[in-house]
Amino acid sequence: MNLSKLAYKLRRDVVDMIVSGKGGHIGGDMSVMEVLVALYFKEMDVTPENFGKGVHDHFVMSKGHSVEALYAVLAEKGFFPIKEVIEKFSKFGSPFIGHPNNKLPGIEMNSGALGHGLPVAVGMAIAEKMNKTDQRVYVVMGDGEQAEGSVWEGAMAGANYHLDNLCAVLDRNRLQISGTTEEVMALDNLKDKWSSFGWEVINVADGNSVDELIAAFEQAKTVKGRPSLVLANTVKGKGSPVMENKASWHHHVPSTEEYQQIMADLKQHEEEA
Ligand SMILES: Cc1ncc(C[n+]2csc(CCOP(=O)(O)OP(=O)(O)O)c2C)c(N)n1
Ligand SMILES: [Mg+2]
Repeated sequence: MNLSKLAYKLRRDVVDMIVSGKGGHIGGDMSVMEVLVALYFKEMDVTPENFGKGVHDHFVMSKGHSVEALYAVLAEKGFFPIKEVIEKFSKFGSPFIGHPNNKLPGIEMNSGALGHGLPVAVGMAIAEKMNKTDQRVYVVMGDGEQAEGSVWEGAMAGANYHLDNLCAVLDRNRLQISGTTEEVMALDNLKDKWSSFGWEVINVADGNSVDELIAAFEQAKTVKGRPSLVLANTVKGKGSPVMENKASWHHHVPSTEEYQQIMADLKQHEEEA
């Protein structure tokens, strides 16, 4: 399977979800898509068959507002039908609500309140160490999310407990809800910050490249004695100039004209990938 093509196909599912549900965090869905595709279709051992049986790798979507991207990937993995997600997303009484919830198959942790995913992932990784398994724990955070103090408590704990079965991904799209991260809460230099907390930092120059991400995740598996942070330099709104690098597209429903342009751009990317 061509995973780069798949990422663009799944982006179109996300846009359909958001139009159907009349709301959604489109910018961060687009930036994180290759990260999720690389994890679910190459790196992680988790399937509808083994989920919940205590034998699979773990995934925590700490930037829970990007749930639409997660739904698209889980649907492609066979956890639930994409048609049902698009039809019911964000509607009254729907199981497919606007943030991850663990009543759905494939989702282990409720998230949405930023800053909680890494601490929980640290706990999961400690548990797997105690059980002497080789299961790994992955957690995806946003860059705006780095303003949460609990992220840094989790960072300290991960290094303290030598969690080399833990790999965090930082979706470095340089925007958060109301502007650039450097305006709202300056973050640089993130590499130095995470290194000084005792983590192996693996920089991915193009965090929307499936190949570069897979290489980073493979490298993370070889690190011993400390957790890894994959610093994925991505583009918020990736896939169409209509939405790329625009803070106003953090949460946005495309108009009919925007929808047509975005879908055409995504289709073209898919064909060229
Ligand atoms: C504790 C908490 N505070 C505030 C929010 C509101 N909020 C939702 S998304 C967001 C911005 C997140 O930015 P970032 O982590 O950079 O996400 P991305 O750019 O990947 O969408 C904020 C502040 C929240 N969900 N949780
Ligand atoms: Mg961001």
